[in-house]
Amino acid sequence: MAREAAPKVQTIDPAAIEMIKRAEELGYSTVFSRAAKMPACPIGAEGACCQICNMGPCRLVPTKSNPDPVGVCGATRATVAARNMARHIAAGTAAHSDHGRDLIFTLQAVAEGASQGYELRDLAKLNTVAGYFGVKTDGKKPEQIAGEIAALAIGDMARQKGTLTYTKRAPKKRQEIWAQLGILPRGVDREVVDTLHRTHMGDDQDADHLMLGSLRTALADGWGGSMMATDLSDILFGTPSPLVTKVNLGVLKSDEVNIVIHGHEPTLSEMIVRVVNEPELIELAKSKGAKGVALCGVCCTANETLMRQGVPSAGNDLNQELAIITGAVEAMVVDVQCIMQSLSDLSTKFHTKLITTSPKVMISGATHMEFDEHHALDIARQIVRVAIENYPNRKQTEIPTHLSDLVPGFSHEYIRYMMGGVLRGSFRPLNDAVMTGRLRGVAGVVGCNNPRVTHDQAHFDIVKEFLKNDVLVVQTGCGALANAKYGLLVGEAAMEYAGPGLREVCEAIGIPPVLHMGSCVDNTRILTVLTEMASEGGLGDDISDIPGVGIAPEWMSEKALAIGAYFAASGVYVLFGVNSPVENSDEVTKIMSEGWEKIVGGKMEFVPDPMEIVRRSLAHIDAKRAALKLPAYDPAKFGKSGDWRMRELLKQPLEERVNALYGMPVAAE
Ligand code: NFS
Repeated sequence: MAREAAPKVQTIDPAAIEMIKRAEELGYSTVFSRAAKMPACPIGAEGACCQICNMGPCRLVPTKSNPDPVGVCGATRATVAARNMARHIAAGTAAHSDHGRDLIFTLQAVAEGASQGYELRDLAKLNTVAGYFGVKTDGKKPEQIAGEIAALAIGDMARQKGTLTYTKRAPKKRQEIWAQLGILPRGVDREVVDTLHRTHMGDDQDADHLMLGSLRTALADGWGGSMMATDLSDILFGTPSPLVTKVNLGVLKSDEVNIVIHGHEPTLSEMIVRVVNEPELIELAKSKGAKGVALCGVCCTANETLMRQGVPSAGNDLNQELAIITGAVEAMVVDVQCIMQSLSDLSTKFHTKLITTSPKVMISGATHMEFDEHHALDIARQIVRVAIENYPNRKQTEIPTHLSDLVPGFSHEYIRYMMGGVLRGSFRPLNDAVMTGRLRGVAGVVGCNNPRVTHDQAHFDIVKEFLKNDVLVVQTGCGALANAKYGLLVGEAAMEYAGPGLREVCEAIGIPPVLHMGSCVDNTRILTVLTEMASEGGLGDDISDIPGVGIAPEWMSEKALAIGAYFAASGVYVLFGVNSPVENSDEVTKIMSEGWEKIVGGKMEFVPDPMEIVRRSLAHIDAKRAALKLPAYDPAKFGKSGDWRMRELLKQPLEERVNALYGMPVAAE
């Protein structure tokens, strides 16, 4: 099915609308205008193009006279679609896991006393992770424990035989399924190499077998590289807990030096957070006419620093160019992943310095200031200085005023804590809420934006529907930033959008109806939550029993496909929006849905219509409830707890509200 080059409505983000208009007036292209000019290649979009050898590239497009074409080598549409998908998943796994590897090296440098600026900030998490790796902690210094963890984590990256350590964190039943299917991942690197080898010309040519191998590679991401990235980031920078911060382009300051951090790894951005308010740098900024230095982020670097330090976010993936178009960004500092090459040319049209920092990522036209954990603080200071020196070059600016509050920071540790405190924290109340039907189920709505569909619209519409239907939503990545912009990630959203049962749960615990769980590597926190729910009792004994779904409504990156595949392999029904990259093969479409459901209990479907995604999700949640013999979902059963009164009260002035609640006037100031 050919798809539109771009939607009629580009975005629902009011700040983005203003900046797209500004770009048009100035005659500059954006991802939105380029998408409209560049229709997606209909052959590649469906997984019908094979480029793996020079006898092609072959286009396996069915015609009337040749309804089932094969490539020059005889490769079928199923083999080609499966090989392409397998390579996407391997690339996504490589990206996430290499991010994890960099954190292992940072942890190792800290253990050896060779890093600058880093410390072991969360010793409780250090001990927990030591437990996962079987590292004894008694009588050892934290640095020694960290060193042993780092060595074992490197071992897991490079493991040739045996099984990745973290797969043991999955429910027992799940591990048995993986063992029976022969898809327990070995080392992270080995699985990526395995996929690249078997998709080379003349290797694996059985779509079923290729897709089974993909599940193993994806598991190496979810229960390996990504999960380690999350854990080690928590040890080094702290395990997130809720805080209040802001999102959207309105976070940029008209009278301060603006530095936007962009990419994925928290290693450098955390150091910039540390130095940005040092007195000498503030003095320097003042000497250049600025009031101070303001830091914000886009994409997942934003999510990392937002979750832990409350650094505001200028928005999600499709906001990256728009931040520069404000004319108010002195430096955009990028590391790895999701960085558009257009930033380089765009930044020359303004005064913005685009600074690349990763040894893996250089962009023509950008300034390269290479990051090294051994001199992290020095490099961070140099970068901030470059931004400050650039402030006098700022010309006319136009900063949208739109910004919203959000409450991020819902690590799985915090979710456990919030339901019972330090001594009685558990997942019991969450399971009980699902079992009674107060919550119909749970949904993870994650992933990117894509200019082929209206920016943020599907994220917003799908989540609103879930909330209305008493489905508790967790979000990560650009999806979380999308709905943060529209006010769904604050407590008040429960009053506005939640169904009666979900509202009661939010009121009782004091949480927003949408929980921000972090960056995309932090999707592994969702795996941990699901495992905890499966082990708590009452909702079966495996992830596949839980009434829940995973959605990536506006996906675009290969990492998203890796995430989708590891959730499916873990037993989750996963729905992707936009379009299907395996549409050219009914066989592969079926393998990933019915086929995977039979063998791993989870599946992956591509459904362009957001409301159809909701319909299928709710049907799945209800079917899982029925399988568990839980009461059928009944929205009329809950919501009479009395807290609803608060809504009416909130409309009254503070004094009357306190009077109504406590029968006493507010004390005069
Ligand atoms: Ni995830 Fe994060 Fe955003 Fe998509 Fe890119 S920033 S790792 S890939 S675009 S959600």
